[in-house]
Amino acid sequence: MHFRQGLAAALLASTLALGACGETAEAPVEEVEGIAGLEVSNPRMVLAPVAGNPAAVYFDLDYAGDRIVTVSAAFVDGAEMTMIHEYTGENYNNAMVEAPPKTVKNGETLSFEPGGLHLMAMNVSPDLQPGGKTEVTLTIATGDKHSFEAEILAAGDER
Ligand SMILES: [Cu+2]
Repeated sequence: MHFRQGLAAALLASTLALGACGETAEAPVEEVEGIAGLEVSNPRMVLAPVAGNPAAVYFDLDYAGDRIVTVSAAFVDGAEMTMIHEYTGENYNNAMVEAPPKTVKNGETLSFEPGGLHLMAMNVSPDLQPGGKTEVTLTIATGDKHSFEAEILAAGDER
């Protein structure tokens, strides 16, 4: 991916600037090649109306290959913690709960979308502002990671 070099440099700069933050020290800048066959489209992070509240991340995940890819964890750069959420209850709109690992097979699309499955980024850094970008990393069951950039949107923007 063409943005990776610039991003790596930006991440390195922000890691150096943050210095004391133990969480980011654990994630050094490494060249993650991503998972063959996985393709992310329309990635975006929607900030909460109130600063400090969780932000949601949406995207479509396509897979073409002969494995079964199980998404088991996620990380959003600039958030203290990221959970995979879905809605529960009769109309799937009652409450957000942590989602069990989700699988995607050859030819399938796993959609993270408003009102459904989504990433929830907790304690988002004030450095993440609408118009900016951040890096999202998915971890699959094998431990392999897949990273991509998401555009940052304001709460009122079209999702
Ligand atoms: Cu949520």
